[in-house]
Amino acid sequence: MAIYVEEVSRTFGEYLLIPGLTTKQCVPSNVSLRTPLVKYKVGTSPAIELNIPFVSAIMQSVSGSELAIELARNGGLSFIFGSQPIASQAEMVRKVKKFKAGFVTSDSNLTPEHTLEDVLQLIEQTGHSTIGITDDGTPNGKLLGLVTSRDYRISRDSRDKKVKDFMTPFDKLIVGEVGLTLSDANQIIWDHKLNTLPVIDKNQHLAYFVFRKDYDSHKENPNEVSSPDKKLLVGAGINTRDYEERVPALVEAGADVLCIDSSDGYSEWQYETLKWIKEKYGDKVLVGAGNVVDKDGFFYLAEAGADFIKVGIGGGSICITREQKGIGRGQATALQDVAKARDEYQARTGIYIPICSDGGLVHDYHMVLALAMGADFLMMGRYFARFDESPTKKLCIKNNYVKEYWGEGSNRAQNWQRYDMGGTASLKFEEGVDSYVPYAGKMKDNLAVTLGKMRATMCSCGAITIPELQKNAKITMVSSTSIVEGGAHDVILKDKA
Ligand code: RVP
Repeated sequence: MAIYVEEVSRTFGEYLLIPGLTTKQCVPSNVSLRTPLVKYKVGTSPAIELNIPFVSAIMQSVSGSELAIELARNGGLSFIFGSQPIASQAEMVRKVKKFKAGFVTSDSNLTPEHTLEDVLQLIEQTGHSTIGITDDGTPNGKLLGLVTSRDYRISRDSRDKKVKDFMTPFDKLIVGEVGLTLSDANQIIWDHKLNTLPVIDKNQHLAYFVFRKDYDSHKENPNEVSSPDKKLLVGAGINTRDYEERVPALVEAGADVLCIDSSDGYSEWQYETLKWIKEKYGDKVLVGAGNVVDKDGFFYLAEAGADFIKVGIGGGSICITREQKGIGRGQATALQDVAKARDEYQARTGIYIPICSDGGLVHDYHMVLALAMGADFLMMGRYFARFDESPTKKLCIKNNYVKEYWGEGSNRAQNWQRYDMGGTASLKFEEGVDSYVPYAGKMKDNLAVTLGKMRATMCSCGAITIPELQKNAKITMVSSTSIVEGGAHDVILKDKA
């Protein structure tokens, strides 16, 4: 006879937090959101910790290098999507690892043979008025000069004037050499009253620009997460099919942590993948696994060597797995069950394996609830897809700005490896949709609001760290009528009047 789990499957919207004693030290500025990313022996420190408990979803429409850079600068981590060729995924990882605050790879470049017309067109395209002039017109070609708005007069100069006749040539430029620090670069900028300092390598090839306006950028990101060599942290998604080629390429590119990306991780495929990675690399390569929704799944992947375990099936905003396959579990119930397994495992082995709540977080308070229910960090897709830094198009639809957001199981992503049940290489039916999400602006501004709310909620719960919240939170279930009571009710809202 089938096993019946008596407990009803529940989700975050069915719970609230009851305030705990807010002591005088429970103020938002005292709250630390630091959290472990990978497993560790109790009493020691994990190899990677995050400063905010957020990771971005392993999705084409979410985690490209631009979002990864911004999230790491703000204290979290991205997993670059794996549903792309190995070489392009490794290149995205490399781009994050190469990022140096204040050192910008030039996105506007021409050759001396181009014309003023080309300069004007490029400025229109990129919005940037500083143009690197290189021998081949690429960002890292041999630097031959620089063009800024001080070098030409649109009203007087002919549009077909060659760049070589009005650029500031190399021998008149002040340049820095690769290896200089941001503060050295800023000193040169200051001493010579420059707006832009080109940084070149020993063969005179352009490496970066440092702009005067970036002077203080490194001070703006106190939460930044980096490896000991001061490079930003970045993760990458892998699958259970091509891992023997993909993992070495990602490791070589500098990925700090990997994650097997699957809608259903309780499988022998994941076991084999984990074993292969651990046998080949030991603890030098850190790898998460999932997704699971109960204790059995957790113990299985813990046994196989997972460094963290992801929880959640079917709760994602773009996910229709529950409708299509009838598998899944309410995210809150799944998380509570897996958190118990994590604690039992720790009591038995002395090893703490962080768990990640993946998908279905809608309101900011859901994030605190998920942490209170035992999650160590949270994976989000919809939340990040709305920002400038996500890789998708911003469109205006019916006077509202939106960004595109599609599931990995949609026809558009064709990430069949994520839904693979063996057999031929193809997506047999869709488990995700293609959608829009409201455009929300810069990640940094949104994080400030979300994290501010989370800190305030934690203070109400009497907790200034995530472990304190997990230990002391009081959580209650809510009836459907008390959910109504929680919103504005029995008044006429002014904007609806
Ligand atoms: P959300 O944050 O609610 O948008 O959910 C994102 C999560 O949804 C991802 O991290 C992943 O686990 C899941 N996902 C991604 N694609 C699909 C799908 O096409 N069904 N689901």
